[in-house]
Amino acid sequence: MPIKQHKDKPVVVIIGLGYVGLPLALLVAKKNYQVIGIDIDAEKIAKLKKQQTIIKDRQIIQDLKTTPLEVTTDFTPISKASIIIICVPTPIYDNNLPNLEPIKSACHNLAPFLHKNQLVILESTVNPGVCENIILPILEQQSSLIGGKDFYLAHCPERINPGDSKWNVSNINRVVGGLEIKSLTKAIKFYQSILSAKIKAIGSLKETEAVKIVENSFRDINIAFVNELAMSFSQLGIDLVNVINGCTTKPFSFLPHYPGCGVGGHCIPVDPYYLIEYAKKNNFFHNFLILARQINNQMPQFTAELTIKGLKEAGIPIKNTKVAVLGLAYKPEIADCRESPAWGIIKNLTNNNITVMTYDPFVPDHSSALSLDEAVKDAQAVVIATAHKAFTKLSPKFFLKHQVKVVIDGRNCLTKKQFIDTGIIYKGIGR
Ligand code: SAJ
Repeated sequence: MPIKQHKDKPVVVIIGLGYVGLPLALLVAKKNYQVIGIDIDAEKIAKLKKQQTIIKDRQIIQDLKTTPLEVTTDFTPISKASIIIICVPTPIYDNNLPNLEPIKSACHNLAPFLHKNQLVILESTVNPGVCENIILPILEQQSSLIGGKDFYLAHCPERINPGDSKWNVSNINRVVGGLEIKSLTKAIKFYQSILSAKIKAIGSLKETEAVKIVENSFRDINIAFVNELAMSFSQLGIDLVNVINGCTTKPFSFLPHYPGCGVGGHCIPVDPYYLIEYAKKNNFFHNFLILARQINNQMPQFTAELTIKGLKEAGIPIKNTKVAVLGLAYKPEIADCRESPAWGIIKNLTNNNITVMTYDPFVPDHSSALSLDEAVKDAQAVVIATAHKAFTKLSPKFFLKHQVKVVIDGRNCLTKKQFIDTGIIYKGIGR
């Protein structure tokens, strides 16, 4: 069906309709714009045409039903757009090197339709230099236009926090950078027209790219700090969670982070590698960021070793013992399993000839058990890898009913003192 042009509304095209692009498209469509969402995934587009999505977010599901959104796999509508926003993934390869192929492909797809006075905005998270050294050359070479003169280029890194009911695409403060002043001004004007949040102009594209990478690297190193403490305090018999809660009584200059079975998601465990690699290419080695990544990547193995230690303390043979891993998503109340620590825990246990059953109510397709009871049935040990509400309320009574001897609380989300004197061996991460 031909894309209808609302004469009185400027057209905004959003490339990439995932966790970032879809909420943004729905927000912009509620404002005074005609929005056309483009995605290369035909199945995703077919679902969206029926107002359906695999993203388990109540607001998105509701907005899809009420918001006019044209979606297509065809890039032609870009020629009708005033603004084109790139919201494609920026993952890493198995060797932890940045994978910019989705960004490059989006640029190659959009360039043929680029024309004068259009504004291209990148929202995907990238290392400094990507806008000017990767995106700009592709757009200029394939369109024979000049960035900053014929078309405009800006960066406004996304700050979506999946599963967060308070902070959403419309109220999270944003930073914006431009190739030059006109690009910056146009981008700020656009975000001012759609957001109810503060918008801060940053000096350059590189600095704007650096803001997001630094934000998420900051979180990764802080989590690594408490994860290293957890491994140390496990040896010392000190409850780290109590210690951190003590630290939080200091009313300034302490920001709590908590130990766990690992760092998952498409942001925190990924973004630091973009800076590590970019700096390496410029002869600087981020030893601290690299070490933090190594510590956090070690946590799934640490959790599996804790499980084996608990089985041995309970006098249970390891080989062919059944262990239930509860939780596959990387954080509570969402279905996203990207870079989830659960995969590392499962791999480590399986490598020790342990039979692993998995259950995650948000991820039925990847769960080996259809229910919590089925997962835990005949399990000698249970590992909680995600603090879903369905798991955090589990009491010793539930585990005793299933004759579970060992409980490994990978998210320190159970009430530890309830397990004392029950005969169950309870181990948390750092407590
Ligand atoms: N985690 C810990 N200990 C902590 C915090 C998190 O082990 O103290 C683990 C989580 O279990 C999870 C991983 O780290 O496996 C990432 O958790 P996250 O809360 O950082 O969740 P994300 O990945 O969804 O991060 C997003 C990010 N938002 C954007 O990149 C736009 C991040 O910048 C936010 O700080 C984060 O949400 C947030 O604060 O919730």
